[in-house]
Amino acid sequence: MNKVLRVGIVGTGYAARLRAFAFAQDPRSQVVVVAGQDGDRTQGIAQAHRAEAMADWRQVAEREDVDLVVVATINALHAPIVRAALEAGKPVVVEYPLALSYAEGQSLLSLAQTQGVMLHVEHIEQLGGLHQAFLAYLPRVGRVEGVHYTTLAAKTPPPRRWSYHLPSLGFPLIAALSRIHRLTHALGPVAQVSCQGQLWPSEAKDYFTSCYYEAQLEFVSGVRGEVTYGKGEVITQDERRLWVVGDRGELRFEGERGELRSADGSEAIAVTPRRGLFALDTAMVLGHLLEGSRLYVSPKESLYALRVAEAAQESVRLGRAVEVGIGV
Ligand code: NAP
Ligand code: BLA
Repeated sequence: MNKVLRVGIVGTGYAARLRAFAFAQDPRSQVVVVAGQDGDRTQGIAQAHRAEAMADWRQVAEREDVDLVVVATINALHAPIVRAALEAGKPVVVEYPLALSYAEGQSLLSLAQTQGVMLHVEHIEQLGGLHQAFLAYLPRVGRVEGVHYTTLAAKTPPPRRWSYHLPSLGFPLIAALSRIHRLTHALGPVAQVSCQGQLWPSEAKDYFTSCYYEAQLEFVSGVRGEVTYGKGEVITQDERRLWVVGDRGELRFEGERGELRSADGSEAIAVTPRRGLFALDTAMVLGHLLEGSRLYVSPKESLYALRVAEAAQESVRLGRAVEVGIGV
């Protein structure tokens, strides 16, 4: 018998809407419940997929008719919702980050293992064109010397949203975990992290108007990496740039354009735009749960990136480099 997987979604924002649509479109699944605080938004998504709307996420995990819990709400709620779902024995999809601390992430991963259920931490950046091109072309630069990855987002005036509210967001490099995860996925474990940066506080309590951080990662392999991340009103121009220097060439990606430069000349690299990634992730989750196919990322890999990001947070606090272990 073909089982249709019944999905409960927590969240009503961009990621939650794309998830609901992707599960509803796929004949292998249906959305049965959507939970959110904003009544109109929750009703809107639920009605579009003939699902029930709920105000309290706690009930989603407890429902008998939910086979999979999808956590697509603010970062601060990820860990408590994931924990409730795992305790109820349900598999979970959570948008990154899994938790706001490494210890909490470790505890959730071990709970998933004890319960014997899937814990999938989405990392759509890995499915995107930039990462695929980065991995494909990396061997062409020879021995990698250094990697610089910069993502800056200008935002004036800064929005008074959860993503500018520190307790909801968490440390910015934990919230933007894909930045570190791209590098740990491609270059392996990190020995040591140094990080400098700051938040610019807003007049409203716990909100900030900008943040800017630079983290230097010293990989176990000897490669040096730098992640620069900033957003808000101190940033005057958007930037998305990945630059890899090797002993036989250089890779440069800017926005959707890439280039390999070597002694042989220069080669343009096509990067596919960032579209359809939540749908792709969703299809892979269904394939994994219903047909046993492999997922593209493991929660251990995500947890390791979280470990490195937390070390960056520690480094800012202590004003010195922080050592990182090689596993989770
Ligand atoms: P979003 O569009 O701003 O939506 C956030 C959702 O969180 C809202 O629908 C809101 O629903 C809920 N929420 C709960 N408490 C809230 C509060 N105090 N303030 C504001 N909203 C609150 O965010 P998003 O981009 O979908 O991000 C959701 C999660 O996905 C985040 O963890 C993010 O890191 C992750 N993610 C997003 C993307 C992306 O492309 N957008 C990519 C990777 C990962 P209710 O108020 O109705 O409950
Ligand atoms: C990642 N995008 C994210 C994250 C948030 C947003 C909170 C997770 C944290 C982070 O990695 O920074 C939120 N992104 C937004 C918002 C806009 C946006 C509010 O572009 C407003 C326009 N995500 C979107 C939209 C796209 C998108 C509209 O909300 C456009 C195609 C793509 N967001 C996208 C991708 C990632 C991401 C691909 C993964 C990050 C990466 O590639 O490293």
